[in-house]
Amino acid sequence: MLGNSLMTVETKGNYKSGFVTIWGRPNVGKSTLLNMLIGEKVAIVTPRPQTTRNRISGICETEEGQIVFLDTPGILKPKQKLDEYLVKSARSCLRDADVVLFVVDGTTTPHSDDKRAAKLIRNIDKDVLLVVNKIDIADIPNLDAIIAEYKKLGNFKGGVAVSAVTQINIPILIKKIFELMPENSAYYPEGTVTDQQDKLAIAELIREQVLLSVRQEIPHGVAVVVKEFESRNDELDYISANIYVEKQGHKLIVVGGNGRMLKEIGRKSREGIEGLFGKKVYLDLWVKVSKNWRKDEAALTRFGYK
Ligand SMILES: Nc1nc2c(ncn2[C@@H]2O[C@H](COP(=O)(O)OP(=O)(O)OP(=O)(O)O)[C@@H](O)[C@H]2O)c(=O)[nH]1
Ligand SMILES: [Mg+2]
Repeated sequence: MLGNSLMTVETKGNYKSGFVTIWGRPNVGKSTLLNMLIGEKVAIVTPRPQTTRNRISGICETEEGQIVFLDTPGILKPKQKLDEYLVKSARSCLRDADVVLFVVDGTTTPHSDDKRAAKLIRNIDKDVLLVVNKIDIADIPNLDAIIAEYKKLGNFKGGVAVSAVTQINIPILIKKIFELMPENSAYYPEGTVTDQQDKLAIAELIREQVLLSVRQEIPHGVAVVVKEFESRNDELDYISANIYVEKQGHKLIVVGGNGRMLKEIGRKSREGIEGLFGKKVYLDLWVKVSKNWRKDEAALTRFGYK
């Protein structure tokens, strides 16, 4: 289920552990919540919908036990082959979940994609908690009415209103999750944060910087593939990566006049990667055009969406 590193570890009695799938439509704050819950940045976050494209695990440990959170791509109406992959990838994280967090945005009433996401988990045999996020910027006098609308979308085991950014009610959320968690030994050795592969984590940090730098329709058409990642010496890693866009015009935008935009993307990505590995990095970035790759099964596979 979680790759080769998955194992069970001997632990004392009453210890709880299990899998918690973070579910919901795009942009409600699922990845922000994951990073907050585990206290480290393992998932990229941007103000744009459809940021997450793969299942990302994050492991939270307390005295009570270990929770393996699975962040998923936001559920949406598929328009391209890539969207079908996103929904499929999210759904694959439901099967092994002990608990599902249905995350919604408390600043607004349910969206059609909230209803779509709710429908997909309505009849599953899992405990689902309603997590109303972004209450730091919600219209508090209307919040109860908004929550009442979300409650109608499913049969929830309970719920909590939180802010992933300002950390409101996060301990309450963790407590509610443990109430539903089975007694079990730990799935991962103490101190494990994620099972994400290094190359994927690097590609994601670069994609995050592209998403934060460019506007309009380009972000959804960006994919990043790390070609080489090797240690040059004790102090320096070498990384070469391709940024794929769908059109020549998009390439010109990502590169920018005199290569300025690409340089900036490279600088910020490098800082993020150096922070992740605690080592200096030489980052070689190339921008390439792959026409309509989001509709192309072979390209999706090449870019890791399979
Ligand atoms: N004010 C506020 N903003 C939040 C909160 N949680 C997330 N956000 C913002 O909402 C935006 C989307 O956050 P993400 O964590 O990327 O959302 P997501 O649900 O993972 O989105 P997808 O990966 O596209 O499905 C970002 O700009 C976050 O900073 C919150 O509690 N309060
Ligand atoms: Mg996300």
